[in-house]
Amino acid sequence: MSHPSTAPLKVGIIGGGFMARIHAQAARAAGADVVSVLSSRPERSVRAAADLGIAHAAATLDELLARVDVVHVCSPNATHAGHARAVLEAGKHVVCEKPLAIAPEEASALAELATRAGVTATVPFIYRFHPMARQARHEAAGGGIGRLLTVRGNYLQDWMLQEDDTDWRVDPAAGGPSRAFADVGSHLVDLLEFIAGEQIVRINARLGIAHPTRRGQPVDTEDAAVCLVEMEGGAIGSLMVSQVNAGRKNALSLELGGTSGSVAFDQEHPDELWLGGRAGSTTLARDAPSLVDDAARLSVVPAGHPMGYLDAFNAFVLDTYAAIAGGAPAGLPTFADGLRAAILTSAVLESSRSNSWVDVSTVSDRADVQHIL
Ligand code: SOE
Repeated sequence: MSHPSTAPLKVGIIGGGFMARIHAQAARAAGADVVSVLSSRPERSVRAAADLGIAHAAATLDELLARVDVVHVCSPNATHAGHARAVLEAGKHVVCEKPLAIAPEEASALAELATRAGVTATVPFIYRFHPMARQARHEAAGGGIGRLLTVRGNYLQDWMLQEDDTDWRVDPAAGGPSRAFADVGSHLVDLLEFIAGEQIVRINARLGIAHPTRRGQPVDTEDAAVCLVEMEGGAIGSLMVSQVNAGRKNALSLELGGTSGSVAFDQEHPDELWLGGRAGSTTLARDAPSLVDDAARLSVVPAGHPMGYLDAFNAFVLDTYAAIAGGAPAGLPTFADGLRAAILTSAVLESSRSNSWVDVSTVSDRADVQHIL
């Protein structure tokens, strides 16, 4: 069901925090009208409406759904699946923050529901939308580096370093059974598979907890995860995810090594791409005429005008709305990708519990079967 109307899309936001603000500004940048917001209690909806400049403060989800074409779900993790399901059952388009669902079975059911509903359903794996990430995909998935041999990836932050740092995600009832990996490891594995053009097939993970309690609350979910991975085509690699690395703020980086070259992308320096060669290496600066079409289309300001996080986020929402209008933009992360992240997160937890390698296919097969039962 597309929305080829020339009238601006009517958007509803569920949630009133940091991500709700990011989503609201991206929706407006894409030309939509953000008309309604729902938070956890009516008085919080009123406060979110005032904070975000939204006319209607919804007291119930039905009130919001009656007013909108598309809903952005920006509430705590454990509520994502329930909200996304209600939006899909109302026949509306949906953007659901990651993780799509706490369990792969739920994510699988939501991906199938979205397909059956015939609506656009996306997940903001927004780092795909840096132009040089698209150029990296051209170099790796496009064969420019030859057969993939090794992968290395990190996603390092430090906002949970201190014992008195805490967050709603520390409570598994709100955040789910995985914390750091579900929150940012999901971005890392999504970007790795997107740039590589192939999937992780086996994973061996260990989890770390920095502090047994935070402000007196027991901690049962990970602050850090390290993973060995095997890729579909035989490449091997290592991934590190941490929210307790002092001095690292949002250090998402990937390096892929192939038989004829390497490529490395660093999200904190998104306007360049390192291209490694045996006979010499170079750093490619973002400049649309030198980029592949899919990268050039995202390069919305000339070289020398740094692009960043909000540009990538805005490009993701613009492409989501293009899909709602009936288009087919390349590389749009849908609920199928949200399911993929849930499967990999579950594989990481399973591997850490069993202290062994896990075939990712066993987790995805189980998810498909169990959501049908
Ligand atoms: C916190 O870790 C966070 O805001 C994540 O939730 C986002 O997905 C990431 O893009 C930045 O860090």
